[in-house]
Amino acid sequence: MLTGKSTPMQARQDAAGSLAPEPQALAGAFAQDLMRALASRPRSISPKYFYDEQGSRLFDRICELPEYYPTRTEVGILTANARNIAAQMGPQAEIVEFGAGSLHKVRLLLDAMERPARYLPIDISGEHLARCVATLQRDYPALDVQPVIADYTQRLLLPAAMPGAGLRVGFFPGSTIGNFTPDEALHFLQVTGQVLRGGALLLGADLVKDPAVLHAAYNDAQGVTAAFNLNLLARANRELGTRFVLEHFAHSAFYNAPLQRIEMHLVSRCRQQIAVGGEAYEFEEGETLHTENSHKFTIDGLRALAVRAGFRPGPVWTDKDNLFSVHWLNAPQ
Ligand code: AVJ
Repeated sequence: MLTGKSTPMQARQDAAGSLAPEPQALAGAFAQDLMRALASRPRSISPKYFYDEQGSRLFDRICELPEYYPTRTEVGILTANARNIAAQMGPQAEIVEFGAGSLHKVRLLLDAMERPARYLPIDISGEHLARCVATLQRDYPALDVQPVIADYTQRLLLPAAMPGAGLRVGFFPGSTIGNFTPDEALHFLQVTGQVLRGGALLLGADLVKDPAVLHAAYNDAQGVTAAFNLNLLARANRELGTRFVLEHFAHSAFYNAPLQRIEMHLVSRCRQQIAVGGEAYEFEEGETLHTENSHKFTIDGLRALAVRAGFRPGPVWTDKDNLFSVHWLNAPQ
């Protein structure tokens, strides 16, 4: 499964690629999952479908918002502790990044590491990944970068370790682990522990905090998060030929305190019918499509979860306000 330098490895489950608008008998994972979501109660769909070309760009804008503290806080933590983190990694380590996005954060690690051996960014958004890899490769010409276009929530086959390589370190920043339910997070950590056997996982986790701070982070004044949420429907219109009227849906994000998570929904503003793949689906006024969970953690809770998945927790780094945490987790042998 080795690929040439900067040649994206196309994962099997993505073989359908982007879909041409085709009203009948829609194929592909997005169409299938959207139809399944619309047919079930309560309606919910995986947040991974946010990240097409436009969604990835909107997410980058979210990371710059004044209200959205996680990115800048995590970057601060990684910057302040880069030497310590690099010391944990040791020489000639390789980084496997899950949901690599725009490849900004890894630079902080690469700059501090001793002779990084290889970087394997995994992302579901192929073109976005290819462009970001090109930019990274320009700044790190000697680095072996092997992008992997894949859905890391599915079974993953990675290139074998290179001869003489150091530690294989998984990198899962941004608190993307919060998108999983606790059961899914446990399963992800178990599978990832096997992929990283003998290595480690560097994991970013957003922390439980004042609900007002959380609320503001997902309800920004400029409406970028709303556009990001609504892009799910815009994407369906582009790829599946659906006719969602975006104005007929409202962005809703709130903190569910008992479940320690932000929930995002798209709320139908009126009674309406949507056709997908030859099926008609009815929305009542106020009915929602649940598009994302973003779980918040305590440091002890996250470490306990990692232990249940077979990891041995190492150092934890945080910011002075305890907004966000970065965990070193030793993978099973
Ligand atoms: C990428 C999943 C970490 O949950 O905060 C940002 C995505 N959603 N604003 C998060 C997101 C709405 C983000 N993660």
